[in-house]
Amino acid sequence: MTITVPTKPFSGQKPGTSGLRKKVKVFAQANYAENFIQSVFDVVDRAPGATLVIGGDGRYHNRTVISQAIRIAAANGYGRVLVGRGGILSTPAASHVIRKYGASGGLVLSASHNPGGPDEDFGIKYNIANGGPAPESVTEAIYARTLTIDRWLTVDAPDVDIDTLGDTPVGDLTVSVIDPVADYADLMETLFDFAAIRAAVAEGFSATFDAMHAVTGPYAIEILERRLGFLAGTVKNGVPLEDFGGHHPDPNMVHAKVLFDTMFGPDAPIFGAASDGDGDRNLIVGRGRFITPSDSLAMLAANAHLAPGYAGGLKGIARSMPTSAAADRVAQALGIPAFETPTGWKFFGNLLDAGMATICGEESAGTGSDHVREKDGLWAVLLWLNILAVRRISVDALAREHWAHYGRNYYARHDYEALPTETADALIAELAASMPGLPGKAIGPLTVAVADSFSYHDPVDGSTSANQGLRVLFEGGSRIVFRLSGTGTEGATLRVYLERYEPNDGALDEDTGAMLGDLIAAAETLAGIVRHTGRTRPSVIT
Ligand code: VG1
Ligand code: CO
Repeated sequence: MTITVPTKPFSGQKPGTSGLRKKVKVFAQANYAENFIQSVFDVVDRAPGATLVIGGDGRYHNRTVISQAIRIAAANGYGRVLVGRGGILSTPAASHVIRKYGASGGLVLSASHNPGGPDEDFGIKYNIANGGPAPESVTEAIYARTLTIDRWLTVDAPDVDIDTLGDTPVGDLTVSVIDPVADYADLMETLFDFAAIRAAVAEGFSATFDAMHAVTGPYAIEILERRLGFLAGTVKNGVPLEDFGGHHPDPNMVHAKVLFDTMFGPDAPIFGAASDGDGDRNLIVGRGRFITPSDSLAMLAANAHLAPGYAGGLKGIARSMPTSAAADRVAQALGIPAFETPTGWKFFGNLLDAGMATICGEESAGTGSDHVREKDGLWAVLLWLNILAVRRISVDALAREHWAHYGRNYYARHDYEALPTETADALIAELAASMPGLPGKAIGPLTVAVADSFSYHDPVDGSTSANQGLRVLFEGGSRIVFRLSGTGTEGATLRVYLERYEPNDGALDEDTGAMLGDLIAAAETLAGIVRHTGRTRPSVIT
């Protein structure tokens, strides 16, 4: 009963930083999603009768692709598909389900922080048996297959009711619709001191969590309101919507403005947080104090031993290259290794599997640990809550204490979105060509120490990933990193990462923009952003 459908390759089905992301209209073309899914099944490791997890962030087109994927899986010899009820599984929950049920892998249907809806974005990512994003060797094999594919396989079967828990046969395959929240919430209870958080809540610890009408709503309501006792209504925008209510589900100062206004307003609760489309990012804002993701990584690492899951200490800390070096100082103080990887969670998988790192993070609001193989938004929120509940300290006080001990890495990222691809490529090419001549050069008050293109050598599998961003390091520890986004669907996005270190006896409570002024000017001198793009200011500052 297998049906073979002839097809032709599509160009451009190359997974980026985190899977294949395109407009819904691209994915909705006949054979487009089918070709990609079949290419995945053609190349990945799986035994006959293997289990596949399928989950998504609930965005527009999710259900259509789930139905397609179930039939293609049935025709390709999978034995079981686990799918979250309603087609919902947050990215970290999908990672956990893959690991817990011994699946050979999973399809994570999401374009994460990108907007959703008929005219917006969709995405498909493949995760391997360890629960993490497929490494480059696998994504390259998938891409190569998409260029030669000439057929995809399916079965003639009706759509499965994915809104009701239970098992349904599809050909020789069993589709099990599972509770998307329960397994994940149980895992969180094993890692964190829920009793301590509940006790603090009973004494008036207040919080607000913006789920941005994305996937974390049901998870946050179950964990924060039901299991931890935060007031009903603590979770805002808790119902996942196909278009995220028309907003970008990107937890930053622009798209989570309401949260920021609340946390800097007169009636701010003690703690504020948000997550993104697929639940793997986190934004942390205390009453009157925003914590940059790079600082959050460092502060969580420094205090993680207060949570039961990390009471035995950390084996190592890993961060993506553009993430500030704040976490490195904590690693040094703890006497554990610090790793610097390219952007994208897939590069942490080997370090986590090998037991070389316990906590990982990216400047893009991603933090996580070896409990799964994805970054995990609610995990970071719960670790913060656990630390604050045990220490009875405010976010602001904890941040000040941290800086007074380790010094402060002032940090910002400037994004120039939707640039013409040729413009962005020309800017990067010119900058790359200038790199050899930069060391020793003075730019305003700054002197270049090192300028290079970041190349990563994976210490576990020995692979090399080159051209992962242009770095200009200045004497004194400041730096600027330039790279192009690998998750956008419209033109190119230039990201400029700015970092300045102030030692613990320096100016620790200044305005970030003012502290980075010389670096912002240097970025313009180095890259000619206005000259190339005509843009006089970034689209988004985070
Ligand atoms: C961005 C971030 C990166 C993150 C990736 C996926 O990639 O910079 O740190 O891992 O998004 O996050 P890029 O290539 O656009 O800079 V998610 O939450 O969209 O899966
Ligand atoms: Co995400």
